[in-house]
Amino acid sequence: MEELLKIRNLLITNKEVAIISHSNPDGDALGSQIALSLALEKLGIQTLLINKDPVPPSYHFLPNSEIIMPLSKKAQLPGVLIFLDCATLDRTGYETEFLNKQGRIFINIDHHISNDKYADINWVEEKAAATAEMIYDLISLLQVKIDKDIATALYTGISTDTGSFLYENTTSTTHQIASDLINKGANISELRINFYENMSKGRLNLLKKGLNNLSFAQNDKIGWMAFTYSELTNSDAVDSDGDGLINYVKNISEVEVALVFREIEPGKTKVSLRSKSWFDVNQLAAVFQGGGHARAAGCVIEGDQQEIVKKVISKAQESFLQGGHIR
Ligand SMILES: [Mn+2]
Repeated sequence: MEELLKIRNLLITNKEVAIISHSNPDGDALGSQIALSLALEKLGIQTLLINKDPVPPSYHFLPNSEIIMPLSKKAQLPGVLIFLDCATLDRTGYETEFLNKQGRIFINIDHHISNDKYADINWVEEKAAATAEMIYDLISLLQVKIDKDIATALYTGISTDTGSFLYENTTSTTHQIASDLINKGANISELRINFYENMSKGRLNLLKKGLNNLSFAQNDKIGWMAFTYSELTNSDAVDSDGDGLINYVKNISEVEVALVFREIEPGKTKVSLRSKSWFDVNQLAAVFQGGGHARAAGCVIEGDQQEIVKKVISKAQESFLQGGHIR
């Protein structure tokens, strides 16, 4: 909490900050970024919103989503950079660009257990269901009134990171915050229609392919889908269309560990990992230099995809025999 106070004190003495989130931004990244920006602007603090990848169409309903831009050589970065929902600097997709700080102050606000505390001020709450929950606390401390737009952005972050308030990270605090956000006008219908009832044809094509090549191991306790680069590029799908497909695997009754392998560039595979009730996927991802949470994690591995699948699945099986913890 001391970190939270430090952040407040630093923010109120600054006239301009940049707010940066992770590559392939999700609802928590975008909701947190937009809510914090709207709140700081109310205090007269200018905000520059930076993300490497574009806002997925399903989040275009979020207020101000159109002002989020990739880092440009021309734009002058302010003296304070706030990183949201990024466990490592690398998650921004801009590690090398940010390595040279040139006297800037870095603030890290995140809820990933794998956070490596890369900033000058590191406020990391592993128990928070979403970074948006932490931003709610920060905005309250800044005594900014939460309006309809801020409420919708925060609610989106919390709802998407908790699988609509169903995942294990959901707490009574999560519901209390959500309740307050609804009272303040959070637009749940817009979120439902744009995010939950908005499947693109590209995503449907990917889902069909994924269901066709579903594989299992360990008495069906491990389930996975794998997509090659050509499958991903020949299905009219955009990057974000692959997000969430993993739930189709995790929802199978026998499955404890679900994985999706996506070859995002030739020779480079992104692995998403989820578990249902006890398996620690953060530790499994860490074996391959990734991380996240116990129930949701990810990593990126280079090499032949079939080899990668073999390696990760065999590590997962090994870990099953050790009770889900890898040493
Ligand atoms: Mn998050």
